[in-house]
Amino acid sequence: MTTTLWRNARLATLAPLPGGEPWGWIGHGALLTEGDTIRWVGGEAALPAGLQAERDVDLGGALLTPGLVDCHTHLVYGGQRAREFELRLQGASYEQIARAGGGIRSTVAATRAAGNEALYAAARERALALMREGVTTIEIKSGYGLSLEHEARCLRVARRLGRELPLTVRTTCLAAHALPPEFDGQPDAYIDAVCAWLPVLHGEGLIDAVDAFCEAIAFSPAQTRRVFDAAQALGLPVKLHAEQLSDSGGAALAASYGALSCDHLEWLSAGGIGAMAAAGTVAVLLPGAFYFLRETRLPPVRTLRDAGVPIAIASDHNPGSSPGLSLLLMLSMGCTFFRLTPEEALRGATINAARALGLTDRGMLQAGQRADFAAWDLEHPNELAYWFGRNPCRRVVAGGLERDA
Ligand code: DI6
Ligand code: FE
Repeated sequence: MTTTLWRNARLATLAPLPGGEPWGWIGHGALLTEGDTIRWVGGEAALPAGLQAERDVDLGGALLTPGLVDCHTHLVYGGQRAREFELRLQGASYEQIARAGGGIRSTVAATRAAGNEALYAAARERALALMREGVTTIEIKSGYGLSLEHEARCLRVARRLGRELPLTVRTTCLAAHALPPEFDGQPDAYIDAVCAWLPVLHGEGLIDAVDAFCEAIAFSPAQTRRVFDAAQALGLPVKLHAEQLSDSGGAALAASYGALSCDHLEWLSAGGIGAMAAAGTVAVLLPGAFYFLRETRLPPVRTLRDAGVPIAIASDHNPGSSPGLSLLLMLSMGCTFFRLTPEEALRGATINAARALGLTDRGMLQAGQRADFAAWDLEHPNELAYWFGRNPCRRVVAGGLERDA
């Protein structure tokens, strides 16, 4: 395995260092990788004497951070919903459009009509856009197929992205996203079907986690519970779209299953926060959906922080509520809208985002972690949340290999 010494960098390691420096800061740093793993990180002056690396890369004083992790996306779908955006601008609400059969259902129709190659090509373009900003790991949810055949197709596209791009892809089955037309008026029968599909999809190796949309316009807590029971029986971790538009107690329910994350959370209650803190569930905040749906209710960031709940941020990329492809913009919005600090925002898109996916091998620059990192043309890591509409990413290393995007 090739060993590489990456020298002359300023490191925001995000690791807990002995001095407790903010950002895990190392001013004149170096990093040794072997294959896809980081073997050593520290000050360049402290490099072990006699250390021999096959390659030596001078990073020219660049700022280095862990590779970014987008822990909540719905990247695989057909069509787009710009017309619905126009209707919402004229006063229609997201709920009204959903209840009138538009919204998610219109994307389901477009997704089912799209061929495998078209679905793959569109999702690949979106993944490349995220990657250009230093993203090295993404989660991709299904949820626009809503039948065994079409959920499987979308999840296969997600797996193929992970095979063909220099990117880690984690897949989540979100079949309990909306009621498909063929189950109109029969949500419980649809949940029965979803529970029967999970072993099939899992048997094909297509899912890493199971999610549901627990909301008045989607599925009830009781229906969510049934999906989670089926996931648990397969040993699959769960996560939940919870408390986005109302407080249905979904977060506490998910936490009782040891959920990896609860996502959205604008309407999260104190009880939900306590349950998440006790279970170690990550709070994934999605400022893109908050922005695009012009929400006004803020997630309870201060209480989450005080309760010690790890906070992540993600793009929630999807055609209906967050058609954005910039995780850096989410860092900016996480600070301006939700009052995260820039350091919390970066931790939210690295270490805490990795935790929201159940990954402990990435998110920090530390010996033993996966060699995923990004070099930025910036003086200070707080600039990652400061600029918007600018991409300062200069180089990306994923699994120890430098890639183009
Ligand atoms: N919450 C969301 O914001 C997205 N899905 C979900 O459960 C929206 C999906 C869409 O409108 O297509
Ligand atoms: Fe979502």
